[in-house]
Amino acid sequence: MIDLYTWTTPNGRKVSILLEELGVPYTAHAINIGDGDQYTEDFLAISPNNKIPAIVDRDNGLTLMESGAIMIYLAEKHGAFLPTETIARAKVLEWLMWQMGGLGPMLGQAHHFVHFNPDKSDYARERYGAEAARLYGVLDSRLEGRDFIVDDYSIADMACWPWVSRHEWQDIDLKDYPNVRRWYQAIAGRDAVQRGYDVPRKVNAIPAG
Ligand SMILES: N[C@@H](CCC(=O)N[C@@H](CS)C(=O)NCC(=O)O)C(=O)O
Repeated sequence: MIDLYTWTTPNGRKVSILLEELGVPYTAHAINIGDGDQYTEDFLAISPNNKIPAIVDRDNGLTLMESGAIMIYLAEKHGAFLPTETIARAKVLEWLMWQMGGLGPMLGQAHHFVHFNPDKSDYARERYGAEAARLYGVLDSRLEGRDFIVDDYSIADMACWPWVSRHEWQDIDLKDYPNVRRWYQAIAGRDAVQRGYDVPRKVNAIPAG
């Protein structure tokens, strides 16, 4: 049994989508980052960087922060969505790291400087708007002729997808990225993704793309 500490954000949804895809039992605990729940002593004991998501695995007492580490752990524990064959595994980890080091952090900045305060800094809006467009271009090229980022549906897809679901905040029109759009809509149609998107609570319908 897994305890998942999460909120309605792309990094949180990555893990709830994976748990739903794995079909393993878990309990979701809402950490409202708008209200400051991430700074409570109890949460810091699990997630010392005061960010969601984090898990506790009640089977062995493990506490884990960082969505990429959590996804690798859960995929390995349950033997799914992360290949064991060396080359396929390396490619999934390559794109998972691309999400963790590039897509997530840069789109996160775009949410601030493109969506939340577009008029405060032209420099920041232009910088992160351009970087968001560049990253969508990279993903679109990767998905040319492919259903998923690496061979079969994997944690690389589940890590990238919730960030793409916020494309409206990034001022991105998915029609400009037809391979991303096809991939995005196919994954949005999965039952487990629809359930995982609404954890720890439903905020909105999944954007159509
Ligand atoms: N690298 C971390 C980033 C986690 C992260 O940035 N979480 C955000 C929500 S998406 C958060 O908890 N923010 C609260 C805060 O910064 O105080 C991961 O992938 O788990």
